[in-house]
Amino acid sequence: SDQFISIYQSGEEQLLEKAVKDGAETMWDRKAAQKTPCGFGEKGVCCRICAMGPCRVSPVAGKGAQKGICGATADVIVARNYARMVAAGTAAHSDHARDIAHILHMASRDGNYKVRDEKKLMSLAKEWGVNTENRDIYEIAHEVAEIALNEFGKPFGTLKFLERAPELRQKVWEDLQIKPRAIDREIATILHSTHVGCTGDAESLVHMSMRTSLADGWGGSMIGTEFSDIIFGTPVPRETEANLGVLDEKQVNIILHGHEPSLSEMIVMASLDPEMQKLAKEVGAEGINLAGMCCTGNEVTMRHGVKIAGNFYQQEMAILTGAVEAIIVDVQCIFPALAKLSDCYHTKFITTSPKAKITGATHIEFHEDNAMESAKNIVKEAIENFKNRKNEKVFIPEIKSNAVVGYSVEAVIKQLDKVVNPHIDPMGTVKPLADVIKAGVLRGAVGIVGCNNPKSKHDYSHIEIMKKLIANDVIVVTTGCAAQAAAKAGLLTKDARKLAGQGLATVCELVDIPPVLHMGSCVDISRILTIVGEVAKHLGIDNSDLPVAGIAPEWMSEKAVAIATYVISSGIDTFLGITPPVTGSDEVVDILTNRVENMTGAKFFIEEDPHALADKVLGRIEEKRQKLGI
Ligand code: BF8
Ligand code: SF4
Repeated sequence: SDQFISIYQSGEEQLLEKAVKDGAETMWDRKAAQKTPCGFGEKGVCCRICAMGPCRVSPVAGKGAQKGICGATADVIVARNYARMVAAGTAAHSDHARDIAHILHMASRDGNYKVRDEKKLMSLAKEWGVNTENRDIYEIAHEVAEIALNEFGKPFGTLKFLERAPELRQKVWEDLQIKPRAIDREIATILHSTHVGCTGDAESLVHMSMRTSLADGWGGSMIGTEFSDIIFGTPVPRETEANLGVLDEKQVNIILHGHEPSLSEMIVMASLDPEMQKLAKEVGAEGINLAGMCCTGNEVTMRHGVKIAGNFYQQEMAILTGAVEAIIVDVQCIFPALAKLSDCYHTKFITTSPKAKITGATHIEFHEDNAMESAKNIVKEAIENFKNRKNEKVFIPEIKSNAVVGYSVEAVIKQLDKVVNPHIDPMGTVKPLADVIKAGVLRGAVGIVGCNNPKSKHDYSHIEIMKKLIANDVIVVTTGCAAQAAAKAGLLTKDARKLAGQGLATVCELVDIPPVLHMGSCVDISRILTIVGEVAKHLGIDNSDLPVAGIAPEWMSEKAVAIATYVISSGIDTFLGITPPVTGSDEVVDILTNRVENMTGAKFFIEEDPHALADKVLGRIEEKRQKLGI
């Protein structure tokens, strides 16, 4: 129908033409300059871990150099590189989470950061055995925060959130000895073990990677999600719009890009401040228009309905519109290229985190202890830049879609309550979801997550896979840049149930949801772990028995490698649409796409064709149903 016509349209072609006219360089120019990618790097057989090298070994057995100078084989080099990707990804999510935990630790009744979801705080306090009786809520908050901060470096025990998993899954981890101890420790251990002259065994490296990745999913990421909800509120469904057409020629346009809600939440508050609004009018604008990108975009749309300008691939496109006064960033997934690109326009590229300074950017450091004032200074800088806008350089593609966002686990359960007869069944559980999966009305549930990657046509794989799965009665949950692809394609509207199979369409109608549910940012994949675990517990089975899967169709970051690994380790099959740099070792490929199943009950599938990928997912879902006898 008409409203789905905008799928894949983002005004990209016009903007790329405009780039040429404006003398602006984009990722495509740089990709062309890269020429053919290095075959060794692509296959993961290049090692520069020590200064005897760099060594590159032949990815073909029996031909060319078979070992590095130290004797490391292709298997060891590939596995070591893979393990380091997992460690880096885990570090990124977890260091973000640590900051959020610090913010709860500094929260106060009259400060910038408060406790917004007391119920969630209290239930976490109970879960962690914190005394809640006759205590001030902030005292409880600070103690809970301190426990979370200790999860990063505690000397004994294993991570607390692991206990949220189904018992059968905990047993698997126990038997495999992959229960992460402390988050930083697992990251450090991998860096140690991959130092020259340490682990020289591919299977052991994958094994260690699984433990480290679990410290992301059930550690850093889960802390990031839970604590963000406590401080900024647990998301509820709300309407928004998505794509570059949300930029408004008449207003001061500010793009929020990056990851941590501690900054973006304050920018949202600052932009609503009457003093800022007045200032915007004074410079001749009608107001301040915030638009989000990447995971920060997801955080603020989930909690405030802030419009979505686009996903990872569109960060340069946003600047090319010439209509952006400021692009404000903190950490992760930010092209350093934005500095030079912004120079072609009036756009201010503002970095705010000491963890991610970029040459050529305007650095205005954001200080949490002075959050509101910091945020106002940043917003002011954007407003004052409005007068520098060159109207002849402005082109905003008139393309945007409606979307419903904000499906936290709590919100999903609330929707499910619509079909519960309270005289028969308890309210507030996942039972209705488990029931429809068991009955076959829904064949299964799939998480589609991750980035954009110029190796694949922008958003194409995300959307093709989503459409095929929902047409086959598989409900889709989504986060990160995949969620924003869905938003732009109109798949997050309730109307999109027209594209769903009969079973899914009926479920969507009854519980009043879209067929594709926006569950948040990439750390919010922990929400997906939680809901899968709840359904498994309800049915008395393990995650790996359920007809569920994870897909990263257009992934690119090390974070995505950490995620994929913890999803597998949690018993959920993972399908990758971009081949990871492991193909130089048949041994590592065999472990990841075959043998790991005997350990965790799940494995990797690599398939670059989105339609074939969707077919494989559907096949695997039916296999799981058959095994379960449902
Ligand atoms: O953490 S999906 S491009 S924005 S890495 Fe980055 Fe990938 Fe987007 Fe968020 Ni996730
Ligand atoms: Fe070469 Fe071994 Fe050093 Fe790697 S660790 S660079 S394979 S000598």
